[in-house]
Amino acid sequence: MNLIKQPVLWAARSIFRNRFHSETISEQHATMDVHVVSALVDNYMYLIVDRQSGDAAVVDPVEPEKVIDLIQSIDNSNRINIRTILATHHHWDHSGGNHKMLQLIPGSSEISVVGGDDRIDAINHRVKNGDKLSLGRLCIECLHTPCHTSGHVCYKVSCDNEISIFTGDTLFVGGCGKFFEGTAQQMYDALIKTLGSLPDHSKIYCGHEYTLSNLKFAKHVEPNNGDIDEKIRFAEECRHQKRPTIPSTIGDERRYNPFMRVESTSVQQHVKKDDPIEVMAALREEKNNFKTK
Ligand code: GBP
Ligand code: ZN
Repeated sequence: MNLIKQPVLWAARSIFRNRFHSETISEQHATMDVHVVSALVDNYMYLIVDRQSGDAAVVDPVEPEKVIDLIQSIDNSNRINIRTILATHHHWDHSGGNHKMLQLIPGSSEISVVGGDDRIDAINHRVKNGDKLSLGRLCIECLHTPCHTSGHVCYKVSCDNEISIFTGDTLFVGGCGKFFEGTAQQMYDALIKTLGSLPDHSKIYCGHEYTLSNLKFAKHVEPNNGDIDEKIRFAEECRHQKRPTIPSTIGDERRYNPFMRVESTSVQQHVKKDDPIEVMAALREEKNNFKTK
């Protein structure tokens, strides 16, 4: 850990500890519950619970106290048991709370801290693409999606016909992560080949609330795409009420997210290129310099 960054990290945490940018929502699926918990300025943490066993996983618990508070408020019959921390990538605003999370849970030596990068705080279970873990009845599949960081992993959690994907900083609602440690080819593989091959009904739970600013860029790329307008209206309504715009679905993202639409003519015309990898690179470059009014 860089010595200069440490106090900055501490200060940022203490400022935001008692604040929520969005209310906590709980998505109840037939086999799993997903609790969406806000953190820091615009991050999301997730508590995934297998409804049958009460076994639970936490995704990117950067503010672990908030997750513990939530469990205490919803778990009257003491059923929820955290078995696993799933880290999407090593950036401090995602994995910087792992050690603290372990400290806060009694008997935490049993908990696995899963991730695809040795830079992840407190990691004890390094995974690679295709590795599978179980959480009660739920199956967790690790999808290596390098680009935002070289060790980024998305987690596909499924049971029966239900699929939830925790996409960290790879896929956002209406956008994607910056290419800090990778190439346009890698983001193409992540968004089009890996995530893009999952069924339309797969739910997307991403790492940040960036939806509105992403959609403003999407609208700039495709001014005549009505699905973008519809999603902007939905997102404005959500944010007005401080509700998360999460989750979306893979099918929805294919309709309005320009980074998932690099093969569509209207996006290609905007960047004046027709090779999907070049389109991906051009979109990322343009968004890096795009100012939302
Ligand atoms: C916004 O607010 O919409 N555009 C953002 C600005 C992920 S966080 C903030 C930003 O750059 N966010 C990053 C990103 O990938 N955004 C996608 C986009 O702008 O289209 N992070 O916190 C970022 O990964 C971080 C932490 C970065 C440690 C580097 C280190 Br080292
Ligand atoms: Zn990041």
